[in-house]
Amino acid sequence: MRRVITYGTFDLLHYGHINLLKKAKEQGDYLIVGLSSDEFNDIKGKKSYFSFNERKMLLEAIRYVDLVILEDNWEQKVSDVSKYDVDCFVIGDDWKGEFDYLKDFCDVIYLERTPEISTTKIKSELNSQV
Ligand code: C2G
Repeated sequence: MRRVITYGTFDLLHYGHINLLKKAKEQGDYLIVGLSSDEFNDIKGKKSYFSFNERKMLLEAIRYVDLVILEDNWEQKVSDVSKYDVDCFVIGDDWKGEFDYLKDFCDVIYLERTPEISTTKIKSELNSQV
């Protein structure tokens, strides 16, 4: 059983997120998602539209996702990798190089982002339609 982990805010869930989760699941047999808490979003400088519980419920409905855990700090990845017996860390290539330190503990894969879609873009385009 090859276990994969990824992390993110996943606000206003869109097809770019789904592409990432699908490709992440294809790297193994079991996908864990570390979902950023509202408090950690503050640290990341992100304000999400949906609360943690609402974003968690959406992620748990996705066929590629096997487990959603809390992400509430930058330092938890190494302990998560051992705690959940993770073989592979996956994230979008907007983070390329940022998590290479995890290569001592598991495989690290940066996946190509889906172009043209982002939560920020959705928000700004909706605001301009008001
Ligand atoms: N993503 C993507 N294509 C997009 C938008 C997002 O592949 N068009 C990917 C991101 O690269 C990330 C995941 O979807 O792997 C979740 O995106 P965010 O919610 O924006 O995640 P982020 O805020 O970057 O959080 O500790 C890591 C952080 O929690 C990552």
